[in-house]
Amino acid sequence: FSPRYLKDYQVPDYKISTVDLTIELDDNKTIVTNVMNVIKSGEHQRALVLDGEHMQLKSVLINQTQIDSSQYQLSDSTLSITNLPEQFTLTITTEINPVANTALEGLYKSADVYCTQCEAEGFRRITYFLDRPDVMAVYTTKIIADKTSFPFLLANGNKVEQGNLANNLHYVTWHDPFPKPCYLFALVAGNFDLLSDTFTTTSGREVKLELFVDKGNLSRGEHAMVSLKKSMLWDEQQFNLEYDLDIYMIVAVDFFNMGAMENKGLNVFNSKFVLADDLSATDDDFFNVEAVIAHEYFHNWTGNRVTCRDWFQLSLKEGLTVFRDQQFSADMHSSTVTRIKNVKIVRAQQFAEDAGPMAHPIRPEKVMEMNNFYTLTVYEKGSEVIRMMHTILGDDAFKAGIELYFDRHDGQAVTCDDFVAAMSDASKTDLSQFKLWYSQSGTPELIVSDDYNSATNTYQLTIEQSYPQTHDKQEKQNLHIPINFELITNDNEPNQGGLLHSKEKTQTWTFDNVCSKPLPALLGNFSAPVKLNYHYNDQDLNTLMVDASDEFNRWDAGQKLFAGYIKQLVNNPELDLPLQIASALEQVLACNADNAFKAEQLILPSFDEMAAAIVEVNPGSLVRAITVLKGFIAEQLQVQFLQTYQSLCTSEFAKDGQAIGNRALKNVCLDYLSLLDGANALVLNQFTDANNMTDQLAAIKVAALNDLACFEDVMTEFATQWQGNTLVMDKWFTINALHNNENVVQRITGLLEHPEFSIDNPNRARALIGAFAFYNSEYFHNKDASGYEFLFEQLAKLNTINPQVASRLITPLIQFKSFDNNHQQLMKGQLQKLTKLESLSRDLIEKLDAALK
Ligand code: B3K
Ligand code: ZN
Repeated sequence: FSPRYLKDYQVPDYKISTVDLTIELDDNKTIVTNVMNVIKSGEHQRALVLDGEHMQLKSVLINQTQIDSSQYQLSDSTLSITNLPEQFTLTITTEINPVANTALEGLYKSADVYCTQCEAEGFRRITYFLDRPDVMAVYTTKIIADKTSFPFLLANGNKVEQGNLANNLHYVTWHDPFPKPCYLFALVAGNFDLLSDTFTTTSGREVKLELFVDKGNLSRGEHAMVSLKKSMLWDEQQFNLEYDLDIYMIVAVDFFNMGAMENKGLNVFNSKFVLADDLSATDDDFFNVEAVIAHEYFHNWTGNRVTCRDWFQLSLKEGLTVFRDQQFSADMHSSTVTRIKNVKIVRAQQFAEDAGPMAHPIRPEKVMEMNNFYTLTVYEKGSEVIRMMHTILGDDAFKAGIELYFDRHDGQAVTCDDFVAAMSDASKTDLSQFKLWYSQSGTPELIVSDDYNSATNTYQLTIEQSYPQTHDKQEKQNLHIPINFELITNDNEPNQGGLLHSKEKTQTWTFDNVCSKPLPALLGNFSAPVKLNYHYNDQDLNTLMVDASDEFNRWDAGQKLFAGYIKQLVNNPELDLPLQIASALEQVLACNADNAFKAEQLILPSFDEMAAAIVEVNPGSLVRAITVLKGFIAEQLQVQFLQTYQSLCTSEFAKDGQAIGNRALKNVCLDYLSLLDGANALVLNQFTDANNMTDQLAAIKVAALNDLACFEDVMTEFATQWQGNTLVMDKWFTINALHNNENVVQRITGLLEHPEFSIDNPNRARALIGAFAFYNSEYFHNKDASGYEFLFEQLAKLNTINPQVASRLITPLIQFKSFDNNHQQLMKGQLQKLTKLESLSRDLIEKLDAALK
């Protein structure tokens, strides 16, 4: 397997203008007939080299005449044909085996449903094709299957024909008038319950909305449908973007490698991001369903109408669409709390990725397996880069830029440079230095110092950009970094504030008329994805927590306060903690902010976030440091936590923002109280009384994290209550994996044999194996290496079953550099063992090479 490079991009030698597919579905022998109109690009004699994998070639016809194997060349991954005319009809017939397809790429069977996943390069498992996003064609798809088992036959576009055939077969033909790359092709066949609705667009067109779910699940699809309509309206109101086809379909399936897929007019979703009802879904689940529905819908413009020229440009559609879905969520809910949730992911996970062996720019330059680049960097940091443009240009100019981007590029496959050019032209802003964010990896650090002169009332702020060496050994240049700032003073003058543009290695700003020494509040709303280094003392942080006008900064000051003590506790667990910490939080509890925000202010930084901020940490010491701080806060504020907790226990269930915020705060209180005497009774009580999944899950989670006496009982009861409900049982498997007990590896090893466990199902594998490796920090990093060994064994199996899932779950092992040398050696030992596996997938090879080089 060799890597591909962005710099080697060349336009395709051939164009394919139309694709006519006939797909005769069968479990093991599905026959695909693909009739293409092919046109040579320019004059040349080069061969047509089509991609194709994991299928059997049956026949090749050129202009309806069969050619024999002397006229083409077949390899494991290509079909090459030479001596071709300027334009011709190419007919290729292949046979594929959907049931054997456990990689869940191309055409596969999920339970009783046939479905497809083509992004990034899965279409080549369905038929021979130029499987690259800059080849755009108009598709017509005829599906043939048994009428009883598969009453619904779906593909992209509009339904144009249907009918019955002999042997109880039927067919449906779909036509998608919008030229598209093959990664947006989709087909689904199955027996579903159908939730139907309509949406009238701003120009008055009625669009049919259809949501397909497993039989018996209709009511659990309603939230997704409401979310879809909200998304459609929001995109019209915010960006003037209207839906284009007459029908929009969403299908929920149980076997899916990621969250969902934006196939034109026919989204395929992991059922986790569709199905939700009051009893079985948490408040977070409801939030996530809405966000993913929105994300895929927004792709119809940012991704489908304008797509990527090549896969290195992935952030063109993903970064932009994540930014759009984050803005949507912020508009639908509390914007600060939404922003905090986004930032936590960037800091805890994206920063770690950028500091690890797979560090890459948001526009990668070198790729071996494209599926490895659907990363936090491309998505989340990509979204931060778009957000910085929004901050620099302002909302109006940003929207003008988006409009120009569509004017110029609708119907095209383009690059990140094209996007930035539209932004720059529409706003008449020079973004040439800013563009370095697309090519530079690593998390910048801002080193800030200041000086106040009381004689002249001037204040100087100096910011230096600093760059860590990244694994790709890239030379770093200074970036254009937008920094929201506010100078907090305790005189009666209004605070100065605004936006600083850091562009040089070191830059100093001077502020006049500053009547007393100010405290700088920097990076308001997290205006750039960077680390900030300024020596705030506890008093400063207390001030920021109360006086910063930016709510994000108020939250962040608390996080900095906690982080400082966690760092000290890592080296000195006996450290005397000051009562100030507790009094700061007492103020938080007592003030009249909204409860969702308060809950965020009370949550300590996570293990991952701290690990990303400390050099070569001992994982056990870090876990204990966090626990000590948490225990201290719990003891100091026991009375307040209990009072707040009790005041928020209600027997009525509601789902409005306030009720959600109340539950969040209540469960944060429970989390603290669960460290104290009396925890068992409290938790058991909440479990028994719970009338919703948020409360029920919170109870079993703290029972697991504190290994409470009630743990086994509540887990058994939960499993009895929810057996057969796949999505809820995923939660149950996860809680098992989080058990804070030295026998946890034995427990989860046993669960691999549980009748409801199946490693073939990605949600299940992630729920049990993933949750353990990502979130049971104590026992995953156990010094006897049993946690690492467990992950090794599962990865060895997943490598052949489903390389994409394996490649996700290897993440905690390849990020060994954050930990002390002993742990590094143990982790590397497992990686070495993986390299010796037979038939190692390209996905794992790429990551192992990077980690061990
Ligand atoms: N575009 C898909 C992700 C495809 C991942 C392929 N391994 C979902 C999304 O980002 O909307
Ligand atoms: Zn996306």
